[in-house]
Amino acid sequence: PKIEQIVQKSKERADALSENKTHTICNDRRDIFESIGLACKKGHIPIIAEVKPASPTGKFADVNPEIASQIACDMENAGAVALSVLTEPCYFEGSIENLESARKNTSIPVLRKDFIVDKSQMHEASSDLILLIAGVLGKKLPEFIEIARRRNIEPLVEVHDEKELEYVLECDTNLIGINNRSFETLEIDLETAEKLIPLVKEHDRKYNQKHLIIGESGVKGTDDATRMIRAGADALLVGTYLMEGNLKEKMKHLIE
Ligand code: IGP
Repeated sequence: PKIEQIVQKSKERADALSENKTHTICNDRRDIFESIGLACKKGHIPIIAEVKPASPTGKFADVNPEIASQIACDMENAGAVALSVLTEPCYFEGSIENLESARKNTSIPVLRKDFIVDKSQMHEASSDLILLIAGVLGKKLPEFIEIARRRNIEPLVEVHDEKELEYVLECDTNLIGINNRSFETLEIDLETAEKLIPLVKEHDRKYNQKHLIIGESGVKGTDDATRMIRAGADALLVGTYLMEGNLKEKMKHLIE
């Protein structure tokens, strides 16, 4: 599928949402900055582990809320600093129920992974972090960051190229995700992060800021992880590799 199709499906889901849902602001947010800091202190590579049942390139596991919480617990016990849970149902077989169940049964921060396009979707679930994709939201991004902040949810803003990054550096975000997977070809290229991370560092030096950088996608082992950390990533988001089996051993090797 093209990203446009995935986004179109997301719009249809948003249209089907009932608008009169009320939501309270959650006070027990889990702090990813603290969590990453703790891992660094131990000399570990901070890994955000992703509960990803499927992707447009393959199917990894049948995941219902019960299984989601099992996988999430395994990930937490194996040392993940945070969890990412897919809630996109059509192409990734995710669900809000998986997210809620994973969060309920763990105590690390949980990122909602979806293709958010509509404001109503910002109120659908309670997570500690939410993914906002710069290439999907475009000029609407600042407004969505603001909504997340008001709900006490930390936005993770995802970029794929230099143009998106330049725009995002002017927005109010502490977390920048650099996705090594191209939206057009779905191909992985770890050079994406290697090319973009220095631009963030340069910006931060110049303006005396400190963004945390998450290296996203395509990490398939220790060599890739080391490469991303060398490039300057503060944490790594890993899905496919962990979902393909031997979760515990893989986590152990990635972290150390
Ligand atoms: C994980 P991988 O290659 O380890 O499975 O990638 C994560 O980065 C990827 O699932 C992802 C994603 C997204 C999924 C990154 N950005 C946006 C859906 C929507």
